[in-house]
Amino acid sequence: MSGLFITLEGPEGAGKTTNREYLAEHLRRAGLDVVLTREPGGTPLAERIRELLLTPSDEPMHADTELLLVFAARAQHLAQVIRPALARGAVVLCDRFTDATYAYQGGGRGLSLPRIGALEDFVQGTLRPDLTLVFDLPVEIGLARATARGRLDRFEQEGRAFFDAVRNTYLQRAAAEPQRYRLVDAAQSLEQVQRSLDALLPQVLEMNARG
Ligand code: T5A
Repeated sequence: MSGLFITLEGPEGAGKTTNREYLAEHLRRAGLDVVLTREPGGTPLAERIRELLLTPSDEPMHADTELLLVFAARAQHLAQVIRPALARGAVVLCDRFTDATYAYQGGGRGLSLPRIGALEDFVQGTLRPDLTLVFDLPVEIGLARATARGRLDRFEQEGRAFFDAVRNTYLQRAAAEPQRYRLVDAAQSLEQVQRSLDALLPQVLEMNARG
């Protein structure tokens, strides 16, 4: 038996965290076993790596170090949480996954995409998300939402060009593989965003039923 792997992606402040609960609740109400998790993180060890990645530090983190830490956390998360959940037939709803690596380390930091692809193959084998929801919104709206929340993490302290590249990378990836990605207009009110998610739920249930 194999479950369904759904990832939520998008720039800062797009509403992934807010809406993952909403999606999980609806899928559980439909009787599905839902595992809600996030990256970087999702296990105690991977959450410690998350702290290293997000906490601002006086020592600049080399971009390669950042890339390897992201994949180190992912290897642990896959082994401890994602693969076991999929093996028992659960729906895994994951707040960020490897698309974020392409967007932030590839687009934002300018690291080589083939190098990211090599690590993706090494850590994940053939495993890829079945469905990826990209919460898209103009950079300034997302950053205003993140800033209103208080202290900024290490990524949120980056400049405008970094976030433009992140957003563009997500949009390019979604356009290149429309069968896997669904774009959600995250600049709308929360109520409107959730109506868009309601419209996607039947597709998710159908994908799950197909196995
Ligand atoms: N990262 C991650 C990498 O660089 N490489 C990788 O491979 C991976 C996996 C993780 C960081 O790590 C980086 C990317 C990230 O910078 P994070 O905290 O998990 O950090 O991710 P963030 O995007 O920073 O999380 P945010 O909390 O900022 O964004 P969310 O989850 O998209 O937004 P959310 O739901 O917390 O909402 C933000 C605020 O906006 C409000 C919410 O109430 C909240 O206050 N809001 C809305 N307001 C108005 N209208 C709406 N429609 C709203 N939706 C939400």
